[in-house]
This record gives sequence, C-alpha cells and structure tokens, in this order.
Amino acid sequence: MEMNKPVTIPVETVGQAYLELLRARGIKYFFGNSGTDFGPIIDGLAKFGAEKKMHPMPITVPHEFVAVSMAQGYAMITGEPQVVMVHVIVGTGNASAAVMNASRLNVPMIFSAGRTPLTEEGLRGSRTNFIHWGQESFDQGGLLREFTRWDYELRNGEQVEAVVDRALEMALGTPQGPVYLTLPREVLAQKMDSITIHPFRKNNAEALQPSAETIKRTAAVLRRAINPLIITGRLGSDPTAVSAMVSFAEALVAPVVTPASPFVSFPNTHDFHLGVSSAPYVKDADVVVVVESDVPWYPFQGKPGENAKVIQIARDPNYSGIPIRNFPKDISIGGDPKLALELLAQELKSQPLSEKLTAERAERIRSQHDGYRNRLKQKAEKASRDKPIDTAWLSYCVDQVRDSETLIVNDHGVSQEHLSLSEPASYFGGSPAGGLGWGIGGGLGMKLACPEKTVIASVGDGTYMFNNPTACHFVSEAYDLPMLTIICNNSIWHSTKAATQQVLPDGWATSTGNFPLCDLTPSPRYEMVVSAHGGYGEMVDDPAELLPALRRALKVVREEKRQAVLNVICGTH
Ligand SMILES: Cc1ncc(C[n+]2csc(CCOP(=O)(O)OP(=O)(O)O)c2C)c(N)n1
Repeated sequence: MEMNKPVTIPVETVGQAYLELLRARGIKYFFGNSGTDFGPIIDGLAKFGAEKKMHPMPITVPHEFVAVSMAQGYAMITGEPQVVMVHVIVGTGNASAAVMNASRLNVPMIFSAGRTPLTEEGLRGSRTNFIHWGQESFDQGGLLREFTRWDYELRNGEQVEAVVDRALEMALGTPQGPVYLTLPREVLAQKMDSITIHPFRKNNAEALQPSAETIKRTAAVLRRAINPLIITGRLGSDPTAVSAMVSFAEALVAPVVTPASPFVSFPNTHDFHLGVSSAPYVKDADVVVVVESDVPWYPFQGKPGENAKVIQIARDPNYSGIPIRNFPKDISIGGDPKLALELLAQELKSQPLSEKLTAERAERIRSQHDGYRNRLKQKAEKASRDKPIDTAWLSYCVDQVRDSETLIVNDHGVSQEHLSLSEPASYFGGSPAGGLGWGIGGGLGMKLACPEKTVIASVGDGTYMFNNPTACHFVSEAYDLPMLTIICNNSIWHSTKAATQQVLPDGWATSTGNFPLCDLTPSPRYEMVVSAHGGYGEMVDDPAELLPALRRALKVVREEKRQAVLNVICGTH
C-alpha cells in the first residue's frame, strides 16, 4: 500500500493495529503456526476477511520449521521481508533451525512469536491455562539472539508503528537477516480505537562502493597476476550481480569456482567456470579473489601459497557472525559486491592486460572447462544403466527435463554440478547453517512468489523426513501450490557414514562395516505419503524409466496442478 500522507484507521485491538501496519508496509503473507497466544491475531485476520482486505493473507503452516522455510523461499525469490508468527517459546524452539538457516543466508524476515500472558489475572488476555505459567521464560529473545539481528517485545499499542518499522529496518539492514519480535497476549488484546500510520521513511542504506583509490590499487594487483583464481559463493543472492561477475572474470581472464554456492553466482556453462571446488587450483594461484564466500577453500585440502595475494569482496568481509574464520585478506572490500566488481572490470578494461598472456590463459581455462564438463557428462552417461540409480544419472536427467521456467531447489538432493545453470535465480541450495529439511517448504514459498514457474525440490531420503513432509504436502494441497519433490533415496544417512569413514578410516565402524545411527531401512514407500494429500507418487528403481517418470510427474504438476513425489531408489555416491 503506497501512501504519501498519514492515514488513521479505526481498530478495536492492538492486534488489529499490528495487522493494519503490516498491511500498510506491503506484507503480503502471514505464515502462521498458532496457539493460545494468537487470539487477537486470529480475530484481527477474521476482521480483515470480513472487510475483504486481502493482505496479509494468512497461510496456515502445520510445522514451524516449514513456515520459516516457506518465508525463506519467498524472500529468496522476491527479496521482500516476510512475516512468520509461531506459538511462544515452544513454537520458537521448533522453528529455530530454520531461523538459523535464514540467518546465515541473510534472509530478511520478521520472525515473531506470541509471549505467554504476563499477568495471572485481571486483564483481557490474562492467564487462563496451566501452560501460561510454564511457557514464560526469563529472556525469550535470548532463545535466538545469536541468530537474529534484533529482538524486541511489543509492550503497548502506541508503539506498534515504531516497533514494526524498526523491525523492518533491522531485517533489511546490512547484513540482512531475521529479527525476532515477541507479542504478549494482553498487549495484543488491549483495546485501541485507531492507529495513525505514517508513510514509511526507513529506506535501505544506499549501496556503498569502494573508493577510486581502492579500485586502482586492487586492479594493479590483479594486473600483475599470472595465475589468478576467482572463488564465489553467495553473490547470486542478488541475481543482478551475476553479469557483473561475468564481466569481471572476462576482464581479468580468470577461472571461477563456486564452492558450496546456494545460488547461481556465475553460470556454470560459461567457458571460465571450473567447478565447485577450489582444491585443484588454489595452491597454484598467485592472486585469489574471494567474493561472498563463507568458506572459499578447505585448509586441509590446500590453500594459497604464502606469497599469493588474497582479495576478499563481500557485504560483510569479516563474516562477523562466524566465530572463527581465518582466511587471509590482503585487500578487503566491503559495500555492494556488484558495484565493486563493475568498477574493477571497468578499470581492468581501461588498460587491457597483455594480449599474449591473456590469450594463452583464456585458452587454457577453456580447455580445462571443456574437460571438466565432458568428464561430468561421461560420468552420468556411464552410470545411465546402473542400478540402484546413480545420483549423477538422476541429476543429468533432471537437467534434461527442466526448462527456463523451472526453479530447482536442492536440499541435499541432486548434484549441482550436473545441472547446466546458466540463468541467475534458477537454482537454490541450502544455507551455510546446514539445517536440512528446508527444501520443500522453501520450494512452496517460491511457488507462492511465482506461481507461473515449475518448482522442483530434490532431497535425500533422510532429508525428506527432516522436511516434515506431511506439513509440506498439506500446505501444497491447501494453497494450490503444486510442485515436484524428487527423493534421492539411498536408505541411509550416507553423509554421516562418510564423515565417520573420513575421521576414523581405521576405526571400528569402518573395519566392521557397521555404522550405527546411519541406517534408514526398512525404507518406507515414501511416494505413498503424498497420495494422502491428493498428490501423485511414483517409485522409480529402473534407470531407463527415470526420464519418462520425471516427464509423467511434471505433467501432473503442470497440467493437473497437483503435487508429485518421485521416490528414486539411488545408490550411495
Ligand atoms: C537438521 C539437521 N539434522 C541433522 C543434520 C546432519 N546431517 C547432515 S547430512 C545428514 C544425512 C542426510 O541424509 P540423506 O538426506 O538421506 O542424504 P545422504 O547423506 O544419504 O546423501 C545428516 C543427518 C543436518 N545437517 N541438519
């Protein structure tokens, strides 16, 4: 709702005033998982319903982890701050891993919870249930303080506008992330006659760019590089930054690797893309440019030499939320990475590098790229008859069936490398916090943000269960959000087993072949769960059936507008 002068709106409760403010600030959805703390909110949303006020539209999400993940998915597509509300301390507990995901991925949201009634009697909304004593905590905000940018309790109706606007300002500040707002029941239930809402005047800070001197000094280092390497991770959270990265890499004539990248930060179809690991290249690089990458290389695998120069470019180049992170920074550039890359590319182009040097370098990178992509293709094709199905073949097949209108969400599922990701904002992976189980909820949020797109979430079998699948399938059916979920089912928490083998290669588990706490057999008929929600499920164990099964499932999603699940029986990779 655009407004250019204050508007006074009649209300009856603080809860209604709160909802009016969210509406005025353009909040479209209210992802909720309610409890006894929600009365005035439920009542206020019912009033909105009666008055035909469409936003914020309530979305009932029957697990808090899914509610936050949906909000995350929606925000990953739109960049708009989302609002989630859960039930006091216990709802906060259920949501907490998803809030950690959102925090480490810098997703803007007002994560809110009721607060148990403060008073034991006497006020509207005072305590009426035994849980109202047990659900009080000394410091509710402290539950998630490390993973929220700001937390506050709404204490009275007069402050609703100030509190909501401050919450939005902090969620959208640098770095972006969730804030935590707690809403005591008596406060929400308090009588209020009207709220005066002022135009929103908390605009985001203007994008910062490095000084001309910094650009010149950095470009001088880059020009001297014989063997430069670019490492990027989360740059593509701003899809408009990807073309700046392409110009920069081309101007520098440098290969790009994208380790643990949850976004398309550089097209992997580009001649200069050399994969998702820095290990093969980082030791020999003389200049390394790290752009929005929490973990540019694993020190145990290899790191840049003592004399190599490391340039780090990121909104928060100190990655201040991470307690220990000691990757060197000979030059550190904060502000908007897109602007820094654009300026560096311009500066490099203004005095072109030696043509002979760069032509040879470009040739070498191209042939490495071709070799790398061919190896991937051969690996997938070689595995095309393997039973159980190989994840490389599965990923390759998913790549065949997707089109430019398809979004891929990866929650520990397909192999990112086997997809050809040329378009920004076409692929979304997990948060550096590593909380598994966000993918289907995230996909639902994306589908809500862009109903015209096809959404495919791929998950491991363990991860499917972390997703709270019943809650996800419920939301998909209830809100007409059909999407395809592909389960890469290897009947084990393979990553946990592999990590045990890595840490203790000669240990008991490895030598006896017994890995307690990893086995997921008997593997259920996961594809049957979705049919309880009106969806289409199919198990695929024949590699030759994979492409037809994917096409069948996508047809159901696109034409019948029903959700689908493919339970693909995979081997360990
Ligand atoms: C919420 C959460 N719980 C536990 C883990 C630890 N964890 C990391 S990978 C993994 C196994 C996932 O199993 P699955 O989805 O079957 O994939 P696989 O490792 O077999 O490929 C687990 C349990 C986690 N990352 N997040």
